[in-house]
Amino acid sequence: MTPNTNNILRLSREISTSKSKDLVIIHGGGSFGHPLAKEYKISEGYTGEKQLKGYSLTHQAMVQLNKIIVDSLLEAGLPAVSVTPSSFIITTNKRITTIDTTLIARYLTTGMVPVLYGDTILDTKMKFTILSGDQLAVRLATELKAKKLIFGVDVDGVYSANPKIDVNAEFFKEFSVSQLKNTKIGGALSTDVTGGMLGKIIEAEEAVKSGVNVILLNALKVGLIYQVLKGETVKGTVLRR
Ligand code: IP8
Repeated sequence: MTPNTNNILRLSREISTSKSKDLVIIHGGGSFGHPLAKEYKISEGYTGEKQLKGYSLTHQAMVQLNKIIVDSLLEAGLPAVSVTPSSFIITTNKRITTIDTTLIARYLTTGMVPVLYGDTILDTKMKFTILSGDQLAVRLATELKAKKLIFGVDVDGVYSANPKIDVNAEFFKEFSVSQLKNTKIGGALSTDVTGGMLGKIIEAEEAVKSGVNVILLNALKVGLIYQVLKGETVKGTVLRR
């Protein structure tokens, strides 16, 4: 559980100074949620009573990370408000089947910035599982008819291979989500880049298809989040149909 405090505060300031309107922020589990979720096999669903404590511990870890992030956004001057996904979302076999986005829409019209996260979640078939921030972000962007969905990651965007381990990895300025299925690039990607990136693209397809502008960019690079929120063109991968 090691927060990257400097980057969290820098990103909070970039988001705040961009003065963006109608903004929803979603963060993932990082070193807070993932180790506990793995230890107690939460994403595999209910297999035994011991997991119940694990569900709670994993959720608590996410609450802790969310507090760090919301506190940082507040310090940067944003009217951020924590919204707990597991308190209003239910999945069925890991996919969101119950969600009421009225709450989020109302926060937006009130002028606040709801901050959600990947969370432990109740599931109608598996009893519980893990909901990724990616699936949640895409669902919210689609339902709330977002103009833009920005994925801040730790590489410049989508590559033909994992750029962290392959120097010959080719960077894509644009990437077609339909390409992923039709030309078996999915297979190549899943062996060559992290499942995390592949998972994002698979999730993002729905948002791209419903007309949301989806971009992946390197949130570790100073200024990029500010620039993209300002509508400037930045280095990153734009997802196309
Ligand atoms: O990092 C997972 O969210 P993600 C959240 O967006 C937990 O996949 C609880 C591990």
